[in-house]
Amino acid sequence: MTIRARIFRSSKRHFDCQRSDNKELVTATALATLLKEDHIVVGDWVELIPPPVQGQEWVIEKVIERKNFIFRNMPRVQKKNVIASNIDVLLVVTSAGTPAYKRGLIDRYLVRSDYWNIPSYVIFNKMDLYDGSEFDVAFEAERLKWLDVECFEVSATNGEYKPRVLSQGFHELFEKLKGKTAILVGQSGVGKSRLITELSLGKIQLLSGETNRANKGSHTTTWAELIDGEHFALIDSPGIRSMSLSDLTKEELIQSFSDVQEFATKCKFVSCNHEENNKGCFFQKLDPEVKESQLILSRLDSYKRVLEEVSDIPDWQKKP
Ligand SMILES: Nc1nc2c(ncn2[C@@H]2O[C@H](COP(=O)(O)OP(=O)(O)O)[C@@H](O)[C@H]2O)c(=O)[nH]1
Ligand SMILES: [Mg+2]
Ligand SMILES: [Zn+2]
Repeated sequence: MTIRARIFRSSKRHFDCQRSDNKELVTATALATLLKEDHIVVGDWVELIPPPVQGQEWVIEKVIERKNFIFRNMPRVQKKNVIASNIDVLLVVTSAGTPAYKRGLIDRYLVRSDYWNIPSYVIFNKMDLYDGSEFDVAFEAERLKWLDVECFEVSATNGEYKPRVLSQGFHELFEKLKGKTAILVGQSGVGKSRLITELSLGKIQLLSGETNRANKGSHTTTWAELIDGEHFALIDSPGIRSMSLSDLTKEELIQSFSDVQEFATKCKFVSCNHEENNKGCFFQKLDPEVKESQLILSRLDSYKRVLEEVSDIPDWQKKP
């Protein structure tokens, strides 16, 4: 008889799994055939064979088919590394302090979110530090609403923080996450680990930047790990510096920018690159004082940036 469990942490040979029957954590090894790269990742559901004799090892016999998985594209080595599986929602975490808010990075995550077919929530964290001088949260939220993405205004260091600009805060996020598995993504230092602590209502203490500053400022989360938040499962993932989309084709890219695509059809020029010097181009005629125009132009800008990267790599170099 096997026991169903979920992978919480994985190293080369050993896997921490949580048994579904009694929620106990056990360490297991895996059948050799399952030890190939990316065969077992955080979030996977597995079948465990109990130790025949007490004190012996649990063994993973089978990985249950994944509902979905997320990966990291590594253009230099032309590889995709699977990070985690069976995810219901991506929490794209941004900060109103340091590191600075990067709109382009959010748009990149939203492209991935589309590609993986996993919805995203955008979290504006460190809002206790927000004074409106660096960026305009209200505008960013409107932009996300236009893309049908929900956003939340929180302070991971203070669960009592009440949103001042947006309609949804910590409490709404907590409720929306119930019953789900969420992975937190975003730059290093935006507060992912801290937010997990707060969402676990203090039950789980993760090392966050501060605790570890003595340690040459090296950041703390090095592996994806799943955390039982009681009401939901949360996956902490290491901050990534760049979010490469170079594995996408232009066609795949434009699918994630359907809003830009829609407006591009209004441009009367057949092969317009919608650059600033193109007189008569639809985008150049937009009034930058109008909110909707600002939204479209900001999306066009994101699109162009990613497009550059996508076009740089010839198709033959891309893996299927
Ligand atoms: N002021 C403020 N600081 C925060 C907030 N959230 C996180 N921090 C701090 O930001 C630093 C990085 O947080 P951490 O959780 O390690 O970020 P991670 O790299 O995304 O996991 C730590 O020093 C946290 O205490 C917040 O909402 N407000
Ligand atoms: Mg962290
Ligand atoms: Zn044009």
